[in-house]
Amino acid sequence: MTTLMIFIVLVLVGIAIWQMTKIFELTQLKTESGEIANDTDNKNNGYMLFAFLIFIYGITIFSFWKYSKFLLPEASSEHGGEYDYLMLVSFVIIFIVQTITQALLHYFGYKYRGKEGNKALFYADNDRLEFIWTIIPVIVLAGLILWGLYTWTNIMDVNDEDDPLMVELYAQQFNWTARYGGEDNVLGKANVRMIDIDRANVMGLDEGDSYATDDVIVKELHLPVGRKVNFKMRSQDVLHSAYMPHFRAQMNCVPGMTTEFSFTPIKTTEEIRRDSDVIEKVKRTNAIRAQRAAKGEDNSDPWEYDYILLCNKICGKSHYNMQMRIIVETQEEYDAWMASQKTFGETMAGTAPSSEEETVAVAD
Ligand SMILES: [Cu+2]
Repeated sequence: MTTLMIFIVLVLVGIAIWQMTKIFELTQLKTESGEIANDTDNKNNGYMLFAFLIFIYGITIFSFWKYSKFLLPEASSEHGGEYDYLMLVSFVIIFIVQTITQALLHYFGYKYRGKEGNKALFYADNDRLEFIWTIIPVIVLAGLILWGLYTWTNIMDVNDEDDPLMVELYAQQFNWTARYGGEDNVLGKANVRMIDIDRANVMGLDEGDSYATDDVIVKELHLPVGRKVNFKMRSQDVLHSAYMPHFRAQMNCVPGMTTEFSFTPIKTTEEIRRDSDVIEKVKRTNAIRAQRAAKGEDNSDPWEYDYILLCNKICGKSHYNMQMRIIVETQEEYDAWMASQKTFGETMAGTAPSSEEETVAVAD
């Protein structure tokens, strides 16, 4: 790194000296200076504009061809389709406008290149032209913004209609914990001040709150397909962001407050694994992993596709590894899994009260 910095500094110093000598040359007031562009120079520069145009079109086509496979598969949440469609329309408009304007920009740059003896025409303004190139973007942008606001309001409308499943996502450096409302589907009170590591009360649940007793705390998020989920996000330490890319969902987790997001998963993990794009992706990844295995390197076990919850705020040095698996399954599978989990009350009953309380009890 230091070598690179020294190299960059040397190059910049070199450029500065070169520019200074050029300024010095210009001050010598030579009548025949090689620095003034002639017709051939202007023409060559004009051709270079076309070469650059071909380059940017070429790199666009190349990127589509080479990198499209890295895009996410079709959305696995109810609102995801609408969100993706809005983004697609925005991209198509930007793509068309950019393709046309770049061509015009470079063509006019060539057409009106400098010519010996030519004098530029002074053209003050043209109201009609100004109107056209103002009103078109205004209409298009206003349309996109209104549609975006409408979509945003729909997605962000977190309410308790349709009996949503209540899930809390708890962020801390550097892992996620999820909590379900349990039998009553109500999340018990919690506060970071009530965290008791010795007794495994890692999320600071209020032991005196009856709603908290049946809460279920897990390290793997299971969701029944087709049921709306209301997420409540909390953070223990710094800003995190709960990001579930397959469901087109993201919400900041802010210390000291609860944030919300809601979505309905529409495809089970089994279903997404049968998606043709996903099958291709798994094949490619496992081919790389097989090569690694042959060389005896790490990370070489065959990989299975999974939904995932990631942290999307750079929250510290292990931020990149802050993730939790999400499994979307049928209601029956979900019920069976949930039945095998311990409630908060059961976990706490298994732990001895802290020594302080014990001493007090003995003294009494
Ligand atoms: Cu984080």
